Amino acid sequence: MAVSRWDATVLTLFPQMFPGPLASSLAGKSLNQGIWTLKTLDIRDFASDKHQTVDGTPFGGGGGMVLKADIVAAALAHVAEAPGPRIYLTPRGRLLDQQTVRDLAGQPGAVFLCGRYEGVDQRVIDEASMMEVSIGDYILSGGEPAAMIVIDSVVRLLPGVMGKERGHRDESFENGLLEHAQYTQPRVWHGIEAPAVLASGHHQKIAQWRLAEAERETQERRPDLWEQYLRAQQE
Ligand code: 6GU
Repeated sequence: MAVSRWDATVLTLFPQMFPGPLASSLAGKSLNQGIWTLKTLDIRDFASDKHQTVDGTPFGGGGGMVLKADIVAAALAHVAEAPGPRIYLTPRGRLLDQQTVRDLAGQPGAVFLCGRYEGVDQRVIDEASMMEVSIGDYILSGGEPAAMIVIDSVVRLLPGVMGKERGHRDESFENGLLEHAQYTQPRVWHGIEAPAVLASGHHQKIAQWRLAEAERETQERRPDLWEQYLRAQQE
């Protein structure tokens, strides 16, 4: 069977930021193995005037600059053959969650548009029916780190990137709970014992302890996730 590949295409004013952290660890190793590919395009290359203008002042005022629709449209047209959804990284977007990450990992790739300044002219976003994605309720100076985060979260789900073990462990988080705490040697550190059940070798008891801990900690730390979890259990 042909092994499918995941192709990331990034449109950015700062192509030198890539691969950045994606060159290390799991992402870097799998990139070198050809499990996924990364292509970056400099949005500035699609400027047509002699000053290479890519932005303009916002209609209505307010300061900052807005990426021009025709520049972004030209960049998107250039990568028309690149596979997958077109994603605009913006704090106005839908919050990234693990379900979205799984959906993206099931596609042949994705094209990421990184905004800078005050954003991108909305008309090109709407005309291209781009998915708008945010990584959290805070403001970054640009979409590049957000694109890296989305790519990292997708890449670790691609076949062959992680061992089976880790994949299975994730399934416990896939049910919407935070993961239980982890411990390693020594059994007693600074006078504090690791939970005895974990060293018992009793797999069923360990699994029970881990689920109970995951539930307790989710309830305590993330009441929002806990509510969702309870609702999902009722279905
Ligand atoms: Cl995707 N972009 C920017 N600039 N800031 C953000 C973000 C994205 N997600 C959260 N904050």
